[in-house]
Amino acid sequence: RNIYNQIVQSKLENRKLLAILLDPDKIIWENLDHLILKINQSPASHIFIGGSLVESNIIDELILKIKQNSPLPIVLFPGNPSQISKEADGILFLSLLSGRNPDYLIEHQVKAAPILKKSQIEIISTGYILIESGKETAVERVSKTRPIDRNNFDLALATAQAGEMLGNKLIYLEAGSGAQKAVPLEMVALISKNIDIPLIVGGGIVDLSGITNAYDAGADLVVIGTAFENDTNFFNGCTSLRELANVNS
Ligand code: 1GP
Repeated sequence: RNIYNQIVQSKLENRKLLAILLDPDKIIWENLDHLILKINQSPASHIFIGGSLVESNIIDELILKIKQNSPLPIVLFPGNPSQISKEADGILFLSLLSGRNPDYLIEHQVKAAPILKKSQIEIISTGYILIESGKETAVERVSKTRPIDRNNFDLALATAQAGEMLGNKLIYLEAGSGAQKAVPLEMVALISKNIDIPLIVGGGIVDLSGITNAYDAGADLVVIGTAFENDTNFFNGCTSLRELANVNS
């Protein structure tokens, strides 16, 4: 049970973290060995697994296969309780704080609790905040919630602070997978300066400078899904987070 402690330690030491998000529905199994190789060659510190729509039992198999071939911690990023796998190392236990749909604020969590209680998975309580990003995203559609207006910095900050006060261990600022626009950097900066817990930023980041910009703004961990899914050479020539940090300098 040390995934969270390592994230906190990294924040204290100003070491940035990077998660590659794999959506089990989009995995091409014949290419999985190659995919894992490319992840191992990348600067990623974590593998996140999940998606808004996954409703299948392939997650266990996927995680076992990755574990055989990669040393990285595997963290579930579930769209609903059916995506829990006891094979994972940790789970972002999400509450969709930007929305007002009780299913995603507490109902799914109530369903998941007995399953998680029987597992060894490290549970990391995460305030999940969806920011408007141009066009409707899958999170918005599936959760039937409205994102926070990308210009409403006060509401985004108050939501993040409420999440911290409620005891969340992480805040995840999300533009949505494949978002047209990433979370505004000024919003990342404002929130990171005004909360003490680590800040995750993801959604719509499509190039290496987008990652470093998010770090510079104050993100502690950046999530990359679609860009790596579309091009497994996305991180080519950049094997460590230190190199990534130098992209802009
Ligand atoms: C989605 O934040 C993640 O939940 C990653 O988004 O697929 O746009 O990289 P992308």
